[in-house]
Amino acid sequence: MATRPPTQDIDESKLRVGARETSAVGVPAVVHALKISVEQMGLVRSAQTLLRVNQKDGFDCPGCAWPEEDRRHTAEFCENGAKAVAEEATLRRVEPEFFARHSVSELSEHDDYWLGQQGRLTTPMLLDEGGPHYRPISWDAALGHIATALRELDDPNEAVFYTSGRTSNEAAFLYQLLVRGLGTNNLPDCSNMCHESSGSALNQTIGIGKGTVSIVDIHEADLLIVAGQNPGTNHPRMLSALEKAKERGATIVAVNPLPEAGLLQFKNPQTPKGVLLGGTKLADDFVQIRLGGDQALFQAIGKHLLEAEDREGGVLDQAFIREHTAGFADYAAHIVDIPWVQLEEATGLTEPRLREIAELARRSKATIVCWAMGLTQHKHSVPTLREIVNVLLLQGHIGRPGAGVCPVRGHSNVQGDRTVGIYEKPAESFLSALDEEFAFTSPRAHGYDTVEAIRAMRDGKVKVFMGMGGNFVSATPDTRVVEQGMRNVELTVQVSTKLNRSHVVHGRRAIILPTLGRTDRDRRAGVDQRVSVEDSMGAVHGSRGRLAPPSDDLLSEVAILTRLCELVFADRPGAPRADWRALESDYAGIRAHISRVIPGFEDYDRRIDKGRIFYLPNGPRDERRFPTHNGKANFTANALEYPFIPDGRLLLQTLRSHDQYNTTIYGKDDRYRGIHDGRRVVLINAADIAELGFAAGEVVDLVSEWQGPTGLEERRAEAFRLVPYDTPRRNAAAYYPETNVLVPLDSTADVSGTPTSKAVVVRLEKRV
Ligand SMILES: Nc1nc2c(c(=O)[nH]1)N[C@H]1C(S)=C(S)[C@@H](COP(=O)(O)OP(=O)(O)OC[C@H]3O[C@@H](n4cnc5c(=O)[nH]c(N)nc54)[C@H](O)[C@@H]3O)O[C@H]1N2
Ligand SMILES: Nc1nc2c(c(=O)[nH]1)N[C@H]1C(S)=C(S)[C@@H](COP(=O)(O)OP(=O)(O)OC[C@H]3O[C@@H](n4cnc5c(=O)[nH]c(N)nc54)[C@H](O)[C@@H]3O)O[C@H]1N2
Ligand SMILES: [Mo]
Repeated sequence: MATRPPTQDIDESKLRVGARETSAVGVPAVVHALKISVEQMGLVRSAQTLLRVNQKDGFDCPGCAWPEEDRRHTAEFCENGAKAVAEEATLRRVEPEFFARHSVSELSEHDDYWLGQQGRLTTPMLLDEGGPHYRPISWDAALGHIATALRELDDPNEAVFYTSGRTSNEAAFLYQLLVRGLGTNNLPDCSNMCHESSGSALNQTIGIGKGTVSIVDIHEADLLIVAGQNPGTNHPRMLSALEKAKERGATIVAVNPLPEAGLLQFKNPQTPKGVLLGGTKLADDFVQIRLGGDQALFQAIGKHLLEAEDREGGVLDQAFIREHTAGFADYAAHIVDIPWVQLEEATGLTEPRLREIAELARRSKATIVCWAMGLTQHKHSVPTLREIVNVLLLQGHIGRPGAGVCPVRGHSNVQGDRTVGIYEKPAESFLSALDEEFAFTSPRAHGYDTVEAIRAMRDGKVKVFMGMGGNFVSATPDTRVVEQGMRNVELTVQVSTKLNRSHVVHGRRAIILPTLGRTDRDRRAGVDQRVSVEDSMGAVHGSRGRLAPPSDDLLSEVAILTRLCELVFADRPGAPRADWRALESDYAGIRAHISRVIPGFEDYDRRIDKGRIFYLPNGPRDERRFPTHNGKANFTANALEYPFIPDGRLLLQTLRSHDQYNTTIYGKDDRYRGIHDGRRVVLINAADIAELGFAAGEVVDLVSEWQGPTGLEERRAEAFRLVPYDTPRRNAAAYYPETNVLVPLDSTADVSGTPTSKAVVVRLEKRV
């Protein structure tokens, strides 16, 4: 039997701090995931559901974007994948009576944990202006409201359309068509806060904003550098791939301020060794770097390689550099001039230590660098990632087996959403193909990204906000500003599976459209529909849910969008033309449109049929073809940057606990880090606690400091407990989304505009 949802918010007074774990997964993970599954969906449904994750012709795991090893074998057990599935397949329900019982203002007092744990949304709901309660509304009326609001806008740029990365290719393609058909490119997405820096750096240097490796390359790599990523929690299936690489002799280097359990030791629940014995030691070397020191680390590696080439030759791939790259001379001249002392200062590592790491690179025949948020959410993320490309280019490690760049994506279809057009700065080639397919003219002016959308909302320039999944209010930086911005909007619309803060911090009128998730059967016109997604390595495959949906009153994202298109575009001059009803009753029709608009999707429907997978073309990976402005892979010379921490201050990174999926809080533990029954903690070096005059276990306020246009700005997050932790001096860590109030809206990465969630200057204050 499933259990009832929690009745209270997290009670931080129950917090316990225990020892850190030194290995990941193993039997405790299986037990924990099963416990959560059974609580959410009972025993029978748990068994039925968990066996279908990532199976041939089953559903794509809504957990992360790490690719499948082989979809024909039994499901690979993944603790956090199982938790993501249980969250969605839960038997708990949020029905109209729930909203009748709780006013919106009462709901807004609850935390993300309580809200998300109430269960699946079942019915479209409307909140009238000034209304204390959401009330049920029919689909026709809800969609009618939205269409009218959109059609009545004086300027389509007064609407903002957010996307989170779970939306299927089919729905995302229709969504961008709706938005462009209306006349705007205001398509901010979670990617703006996530891997945007990766896209920016890679597009410029190698001509494609994606990684260049497949899962087979991971197995075949000689050296794997995993930087700024915590796969034990966020991409658990990656650990099996690393284990396989390891068995074939690969060297693994973990670059992280924190000793993350999964990277250091892995107990594979699939193998007897993992279950019964100590498991596999994954990282051969743990490089405990300072927050934001990675650009310096990769410059140091490059510098060492260049020096070795000078001394003994045979280190660099000169033929590759000559034939395929540009900018080598400028890069080399720049790097040799950077003094070692600066590289030491930035990384917190000594020159001999930096050279030791660089030696691993020198000896490697095939290097892959994997990274995630630890590298993308800094002011200097784009130059940092360009520096990774530099190092790989030196030895020709792009477009060769076992080598390349591997940005590890988060949301299960965030990469696919971008491929099919969720982008505020679309390419001309995409727009012209779209225009031709649907006989209209899309807008050319760029739209708002996430931070720009918040500014526009703050400044009262947005009348309609629509969220296709996600939780805009909690996921974005500078929570107070975002909340005010949401309240300025006339109509907020959220297409969601579960309740979250973006429903209870709302515009003057608000609509909730409940939708199907990946695990739900999607039956249209009497036929089970399938959708498709793209994983982190550019492989596209189908996904088909099998469970009875949480209510009969849900529409799929696709159906919501086809109906909106029909209503919004009816008799609208110059609007896109398509047979919306036919698309709703057979999603293959949407795939046919996509196949004519986006290169690489030819014969789309057939190539995902019967559990098949296909890879999208990738010039650098497939044929060392670099579609940049000069047709070459570009070295870049980047001035060294690293964060400055004023005296008496700390640099705070905001990260995920083991029991959460972004703003969805599954539970109250961060088992690997030894945190139990609470979330408001700051992990901090014991010497800093003492030096700043505090005591371990003390509860403090965090105050962020930001030099704004009119002087020093302060933002406060109250009541966090100090936990002594193995982190470099003056580098602290705390969980998101609780700390998003501290992240200044204007603190963004150069070029990509990503909020600097891994580098917030804070001071600790005694509680009064
Ligand atoms: N279970 C679960 N799975 C998830 C998610 C989830 O919330 N829960 N979220 C999904 C999403 S959307 C994403 S984007 C990914 C996120 O996956 P991750 O990027 O692994 O997530 P974070 O928790 O932000 O962890 C950042 C890691 O980088 C390290 N780090 C921080 N700053 C630096 C730095 O300056 N240098 C270096 N070298 N390391 C640094 C941190 O110590 C931490 O280990 O996971 C996806 N998968
Ligand atoms: N401080 C700080 N801020 C961060 C980050 C950080 O590391 N630190 N990380 C950033 C990153 S990497 C990301 S990706 C963003 C995440 O930002 P978002 O993607 O906006 O946030 P999520 O918490 O993943 O969204 C959860 C909600 O999505 C809805 N949902 C789930 N599945 C589906 C579905 O299939 N369809 C629909 N329509 N809705 C669904 C549910 O209602 C759920 O409440 O946050 C960013 N914010
Ligand atoms: Mo993400």
